[in-house]
Amino acid sequence: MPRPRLRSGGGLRAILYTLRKAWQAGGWLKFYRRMRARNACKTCALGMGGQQGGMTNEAGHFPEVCKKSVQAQAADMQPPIDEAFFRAQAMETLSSRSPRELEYAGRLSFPLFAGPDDRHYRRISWEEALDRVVARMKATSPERAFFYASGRASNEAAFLLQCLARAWGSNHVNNCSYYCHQASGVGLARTLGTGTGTVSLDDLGKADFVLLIGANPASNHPRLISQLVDLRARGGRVLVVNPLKELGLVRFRVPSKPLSLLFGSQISDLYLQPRVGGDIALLKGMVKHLIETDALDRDFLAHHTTGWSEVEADARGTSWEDLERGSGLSLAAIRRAADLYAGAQNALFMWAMGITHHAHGVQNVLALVNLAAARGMLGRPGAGLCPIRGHSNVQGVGSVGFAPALKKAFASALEQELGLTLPTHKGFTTYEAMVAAEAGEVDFAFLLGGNLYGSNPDLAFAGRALRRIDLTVYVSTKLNPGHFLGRGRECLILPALARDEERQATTQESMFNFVRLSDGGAPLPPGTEMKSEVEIVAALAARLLPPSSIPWAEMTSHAAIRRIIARVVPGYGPMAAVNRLQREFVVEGRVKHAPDFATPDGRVRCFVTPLPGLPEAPDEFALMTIRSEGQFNTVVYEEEDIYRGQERRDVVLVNAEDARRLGLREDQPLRVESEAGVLEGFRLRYADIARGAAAMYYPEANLIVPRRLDPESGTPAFKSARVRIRPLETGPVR
Ligand SMILES: Nc1nc2c(c(=O)[nH]1)N[C@H]1C(S)=C(S)[C@@H](COP(=O)(O)OP(=O)(O)OC[C@H]3O[C@@H](n4cnc5c(=O)[nH]c(N)nc54)[C@H](O)[C@@H]3O)O[C@H]1N2
Ligand SMILES: Nc1nc2c(c(=O)[nH]1)N[C@H]1C(S)=C(S)[C@@H](COP(=O)(O)OP(=O)(O)OC[C@H]3O[C@@H](n4cnc5c(=O)[nH]c(N)nc54)[C@H](O)[C@@H]3O)O[C@H]1N2
Ligand SMILES: [Mo]
Repeated sequence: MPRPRLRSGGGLRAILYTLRKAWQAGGWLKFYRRMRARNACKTCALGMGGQQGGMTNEAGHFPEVCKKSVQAQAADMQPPIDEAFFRAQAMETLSSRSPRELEYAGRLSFPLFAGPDDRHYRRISWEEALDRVVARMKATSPERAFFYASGRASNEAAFLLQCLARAWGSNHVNNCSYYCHQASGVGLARTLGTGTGTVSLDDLGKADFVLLIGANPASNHPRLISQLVDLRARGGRVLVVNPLKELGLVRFRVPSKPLSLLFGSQISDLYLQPRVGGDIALLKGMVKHLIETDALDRDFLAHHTTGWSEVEADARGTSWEDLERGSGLSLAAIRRAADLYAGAQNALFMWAMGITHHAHGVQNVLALVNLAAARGMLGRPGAGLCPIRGHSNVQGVGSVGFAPALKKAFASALEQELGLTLPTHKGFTTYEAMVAAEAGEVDFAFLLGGNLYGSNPDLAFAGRALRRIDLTVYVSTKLNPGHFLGRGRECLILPALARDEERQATTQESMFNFVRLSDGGAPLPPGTEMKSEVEIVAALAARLLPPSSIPWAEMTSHAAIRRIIARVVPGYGPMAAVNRLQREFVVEGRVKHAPDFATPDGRVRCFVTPLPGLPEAPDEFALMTIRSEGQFNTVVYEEEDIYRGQERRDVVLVNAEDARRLGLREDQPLRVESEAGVLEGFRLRYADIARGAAAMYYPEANLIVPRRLDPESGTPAFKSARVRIRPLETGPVR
């Protein structure tokens, strides 16, 4: 297969792709109807869809095409897998299938079970499945169980499941954000007293500067790119900070803009490529330059921050040489970036995994807050902080309490609602739950969507841990490797409706703190037995829990759940009437248009951020594990990555200079070794990437990503795994 070569992201290619996929999924009309259904998009958390349909944004713009939402939709529209498939294929065979093959096996449409000695999954009835879950839970202590949710579940389902867990007695409730934006949540809570972004989509429309750092929205949030094009058209500036030159962040053809589609749009005004993990040095350098050029907002700093004088003293006291070495950038480049920012009236700071997936993830966020505070870009319209969220409802899942700890007000309102006292033991984070499982301290795990196995660092560890659990219950739409390599001694797979197939309306929260309403959707093919996530959880609760003030059996009504959410979840008051009034809303208390922050003294807390250490050995690389446009997390839709010019995924991207230094040439088979393991046979590819950095695709690379975490947030360092790269022939690294 030839290597794809492109000059810009997006474009006609994206549109043609949409049409082709739609045709394969059962015809254009059927597909169009489903994409147009009033539904928050199921892929990223930008908050598309809602009132005006699946291809519009919060402001109602249509059409906003995004390839992966098309892929996800087409995959959900596949026919169901039949029983013969499971009779014919042993688990051993299926466990060696790629994520892509499993995704395209079809939809799961009836409950499946496998015991410790079974070689095949077999179909069972819903009755038997629910009985098995309840029997196991009754035989288990709630402290020896955990509940995990990915970020696609609706607010209704996530809320109900965390209620079930807590009413049963377990605080071990966690979600995929522990492997994603947790460092943002912790960093923002520490500085601003709130765990989410401070802006609404409106603010993005008013900004004249965006610092886009550690994120690749051209692939992962393509509709954000059209916002950046608009911003530049208004005369605004975009500063991109990314060790890898991402094609779509240089030029992009926005499908919904005819001129852009034809000629392409420039996306970045300045593109800096620091070393991996070099962001703190860059951000501190920018602050230092603002100090030296007297470009600080002294008034804001004096009245609305604490800790600034230490931050300023630290920046003054750090030498330019250390900042250059730490960032891998020249003094001139750092000054240019800071000057660009100094010229802005309204600056927005947007980031994703390039910032959080480090052992210093929280420190990265603190450094961003310092830079924003330096010019008073917090607590006013058109400016602020915006973590670019991952899953479509990951923010909502956390908001409605699918987390190990609840805020005080939330907890006491929930106690009142449930008529019982909540458990007080400390709840596991995602990684803590995995460690407990490995130690044999978990008997039961309930996994609402996602692929916890494939998302973990060190897959040998992840498999070991999950396989020690007595019963794992997966609520899934399609097969993934976790069902085989991450199954407990007994395993159940319960087939769920995708969110836009549910009969009742559901809600989701976008990264702009906007709660969106999704209509129920398409009728199910005959003979299929999928249930909505809410139906599954309500049925379990009714069997498991004694009668309480919540009538569990009636909790199949989404409206009833929303009424409870409105009473207990902070900021969610308008939830009760969201469907009746058809009024979507912004969560109260999140968007900050005035400088009254949710900290005890109302001020932004600024912290000194030390520079992280640098790599030691010459053949040691900082490995970042990244996504391509043709995948959604552990689900791979296609092997090629057109934006990065790769036709296959078993590659290691490094700078040509580094390759030459180590005597490596393009396409050479490699041995990549870390403290977690070895991967052999992946090919070397040159890329426009910072020196000392290497990039590989997630999830494949998780075989060798070590279990090194950010101590402050527990987020794994998926973007700075230390690896050694050698030609395959030379054998093991000594
Ligand atoms: N198509 C598609 N869309 C998705 C997803 C998907 O898998 N596929 N996943 C969804 C989810 S859950 C998430 S969390 C988001 C993820 O969205 P992103 O965070 O944008 O995705 P990643 O590919 O993990 O990495 C982001 C970028 O960080 C850069 N980077 C790596 N290390 C560093 C560093 O040290 N400093 C800086 N400044 N940059 C660095 C990488 O070069 C890469 O361009 O996307 C969501 N949307
Ligand atoms: N090395 C490395 N590891 C990483 C990352 C990285 O960048 N590098 N990124 C991390 C990040 S940011 C994240 S968010 C995690 C992702 O962690 P997860 O959210 O756990 O994983 P996904 O791959 O998104 O889950 C995919 C599965 O979800 C199920 N699914 C899809 N749609 C639905 C639905 O509507 N309902 C239900 N019930 N199930 C559904 C399907 O069975 C599918 O196989 O991975 C993390 N792991
Ligand atoms: Mo994520």
